[in-house]
Amino acid sequence: MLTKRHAAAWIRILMVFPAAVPLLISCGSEIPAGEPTAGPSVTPSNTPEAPPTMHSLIPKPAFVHTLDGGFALTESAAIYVPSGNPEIEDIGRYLSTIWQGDTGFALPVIPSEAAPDSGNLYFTLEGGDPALGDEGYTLAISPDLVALAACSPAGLFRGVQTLRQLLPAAIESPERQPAPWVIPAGVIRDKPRFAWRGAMLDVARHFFGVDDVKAFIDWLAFYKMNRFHLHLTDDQGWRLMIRSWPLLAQTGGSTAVGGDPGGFYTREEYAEIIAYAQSRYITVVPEIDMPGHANAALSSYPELNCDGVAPPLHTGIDTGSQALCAGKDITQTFVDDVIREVAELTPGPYLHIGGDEVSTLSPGEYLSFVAFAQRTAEAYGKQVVGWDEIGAADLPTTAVVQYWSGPGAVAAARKGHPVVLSPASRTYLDMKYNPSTEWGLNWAGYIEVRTAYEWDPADILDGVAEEQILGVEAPLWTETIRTRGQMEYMIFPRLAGIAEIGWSAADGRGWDEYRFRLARHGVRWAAWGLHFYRSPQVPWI
Ligand code: TNX
Repeated sequence: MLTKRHAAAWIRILMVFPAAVPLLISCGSEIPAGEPTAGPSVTPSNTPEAPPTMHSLIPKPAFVHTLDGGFALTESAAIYVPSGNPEIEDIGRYLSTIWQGDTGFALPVIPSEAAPDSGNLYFTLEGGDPALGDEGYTLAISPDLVALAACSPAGLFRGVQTLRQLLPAAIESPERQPAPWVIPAGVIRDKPRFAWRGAMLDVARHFFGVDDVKAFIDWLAFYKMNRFHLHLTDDQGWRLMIRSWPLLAQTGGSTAVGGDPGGFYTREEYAEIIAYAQSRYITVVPEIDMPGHANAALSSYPELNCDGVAPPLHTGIDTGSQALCAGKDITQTFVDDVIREVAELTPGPYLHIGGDEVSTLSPGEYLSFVAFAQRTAEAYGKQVVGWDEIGAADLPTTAVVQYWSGPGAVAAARKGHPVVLSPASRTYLDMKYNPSTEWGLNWAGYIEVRTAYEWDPADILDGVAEEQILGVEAPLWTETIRTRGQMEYMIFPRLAGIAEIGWSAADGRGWDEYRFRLARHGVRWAAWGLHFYRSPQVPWI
């Protein structure tokens, strides 16, 4: 256990004997319960020039102990990584590339057996007991050294995001900034509360190209999120090339809501998205929405319709189209082919089968369709995820149920399924902030920044205990979202709050102090050139 006294002693040792870092870091030790992490409010120094502190991080870390002074990043600094570990070298290069452009420093990544001399950064990996989990990390910053330790590369990557946030926001700016860059001294020990911290992008209603998707992934990474749910198909568009059914993408992907331009990802582009997410320790969860929300497929292949007649492409935003024809053999062939190809292209364990809002099948047809899709996914090595409605089906308990509204997730939790929480009235990034928001919908209400932040996963579903909650996810549906700027506006600031709900303990976080931390992040988003919502609830600086 790391107490405050411990932390101070540790830092003193680090200052004179940096090589001791690996000995001092034990992956097995518990984060002390109830340690105050709030510290002094960030209010008094909330100016653009004021440097960030360990108390302005989002998501809030589990344990923070601040010390006076800081580590000055200079021209001669290097990032030391264990030798013979290319994965950690990549993490070092990731940070070095981000910081190089802004500082003009070379920041070489140096594989080495030993801890570095003073003035450097040091990433180290200690195997062993994973009480901090795969994503936990310890960060110790003294005037001499920045030491980042974790039990796995994913933990180092999360810790790197903390480091990024500890340098002034100007570091993110495209223009080169003058030195010195000072990282405040102290110790952070951190790990996530929930295993699934995600966001969803609907590329079916409006198509977003690979560059937009990569930007989205980078935003998730910055806030330590680890699941990217890609809603690839819906009534208005099919966005992934399936080799055995090429018209899905060619015809079904040819348009979008309002008749806007369509598009689809080739297999290579999809692989590029997956690799990009992987390099940020984010698992892609592809969704093929079935058996409803399938008009794009039905218009591409007449044989998938019960009457053999293809409906026109759908460019409205209403739902309620026909579902796939449950009784036909060709439907099973279609489901098998599509799931097989998506599974082949997707290294992660999950495949999302949708399952929402089906009104044209009988309950029996619906339940047996879902069970068939699940068995098919399992046969191709994937664990299914589905919206609330699949909770009524008879599925193995490995199936993950994603709550949005309705009774299915509670029923599923009772049967032992893990639940991902996306309560529409809190997490839907397509809901307007207020009646004058230019884009978005409001069927689940208006979601101001405070509403999106001020809730706890354990309080959402009666009778669903924390142990059954796999995590949280914020979906961005895009019926009304057509451009990158609109996407940014709906995501920021709300994404940061959802990330904190997923990562940080409930104790010690609250709107009254969060809004000051959030205000600082506005400076960073401005430096990134983001078009974000300047909510009147946040004391922007
Ligand atoms: C409900 S949430 C839907 C989506 C819409 C969204 C709009 C869910 C599983 N289905 O098809 O895009 O509302 O907010």
